[in-house]
Amino acid sequence: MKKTLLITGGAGFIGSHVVRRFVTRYPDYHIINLDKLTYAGNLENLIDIKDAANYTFAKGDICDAELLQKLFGKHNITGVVHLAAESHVDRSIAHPMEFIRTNIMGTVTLLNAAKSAWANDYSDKRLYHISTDEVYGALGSTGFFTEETRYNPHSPYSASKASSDHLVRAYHDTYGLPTVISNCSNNYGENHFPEKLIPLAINNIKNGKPIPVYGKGENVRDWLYVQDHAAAIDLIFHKGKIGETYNIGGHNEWRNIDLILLLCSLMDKKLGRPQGRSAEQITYVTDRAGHDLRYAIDASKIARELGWKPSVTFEQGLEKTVDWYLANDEWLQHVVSGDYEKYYQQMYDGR
Ligand code: NAD
Ligand code: TDX
Repeated sequence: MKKTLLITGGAGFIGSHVVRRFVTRYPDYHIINLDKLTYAGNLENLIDIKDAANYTFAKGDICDAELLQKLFGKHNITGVVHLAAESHVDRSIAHPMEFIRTNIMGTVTLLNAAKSAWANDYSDKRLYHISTDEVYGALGSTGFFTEETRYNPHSPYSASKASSDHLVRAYHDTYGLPTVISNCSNNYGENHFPEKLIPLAINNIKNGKPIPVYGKGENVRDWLYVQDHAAAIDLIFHKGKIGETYNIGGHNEWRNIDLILLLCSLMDKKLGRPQGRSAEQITYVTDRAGHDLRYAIDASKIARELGWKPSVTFEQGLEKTVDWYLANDEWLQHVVSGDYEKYYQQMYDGR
């Protein structure tokens, strides 16, 4: 094997697509997936590649400095793709401390491990930190986030991600650590945990349960198909310039209510229901605290410099996603068993 890469958070939603892409496209890379397997980590996401010759799973916490030192000591890791994080805004509002621990302390622990393992010999090394557009705060009805937009996070989640971005840049500027960062808009697609809007709505539509829409449903998100994000990550990992930041997004803005109506209509078609039936399940609920009005990414830098663009339209990606959820009911049943019901009650009962 030519190279050993450490991917953190590879059992999660986006991480599993990134791991699969790297394991299958780069047979001469040894991919180590380090994941703590929190409620969001699921090895079923990677069942098809679990026995691949160039893949190793390591269960562990990015806050565990000793474990990281051992991993770097045992393997000649030359690249890191860092996705491990607590990722759900609502959970960060209810329980911020785990976000501070994993997203901030975990990231700096990883930076320290790479810095000390690479011992100032940074030739052919790279640590790539995956971040979010939420660090930029919220937009009004016009404008886009560029790589120069001032950070202005509002939720404990986005503040913790902003902090981790600052630490990554600080390690680059202070110690010369070869880092690169990308900030992506909302992802959707296969294996998305049903606490996030699209998979939660698919699950509830299917089961005849209320579809909870926060506030008036007027908040806008810019949605990108997860495999297009994984392709952008591949490109930035290989071709992105050290020290740079790249925004990733699909120029695909939807008001939440319009997205839900589109999804309801698609689900009616797929489930053989009369058009309009699923939309009857829409229920407006108490708004999220500090709810950002609008996110929209200017992705012209990655398009111009690296030639990336999304491969599917939203309608195509959403249909693929719905088809996957309907064909993978067993996956869904496994993830909604256990603690999910308790989470759902705490978050939505009486809302
Ligand atoms: P996810 O919640 O689905 O997965 C996170 C993974 O990290 C899980 O497998 C979990 O077990 C693991 N993990 C959590 N804490 C850990 C720890 N302390 N040590 C090791 N592993 C740990 O998240 P996701 O949606 O796949 O997001 C992945 C990354 O992409 C995150 O950094 C997130 O901020 C970023 N991001 C997500 C989106 C999105 O729309 N989902 C958009 C932009 C950026
Ligand atoms: O039940 C719901 N009802 C609802 O109206 C849920 C879960 C969400 N919403 C709204 C809130 C948002 O305006 O839908 C929108 C999308 O919500 P989420 O799916 O929770 O995503 P968001 O808060 O936008 O954050 C996501 O995108 C950026 C990811 O969860 C982050 O990890 C990523 O960084």
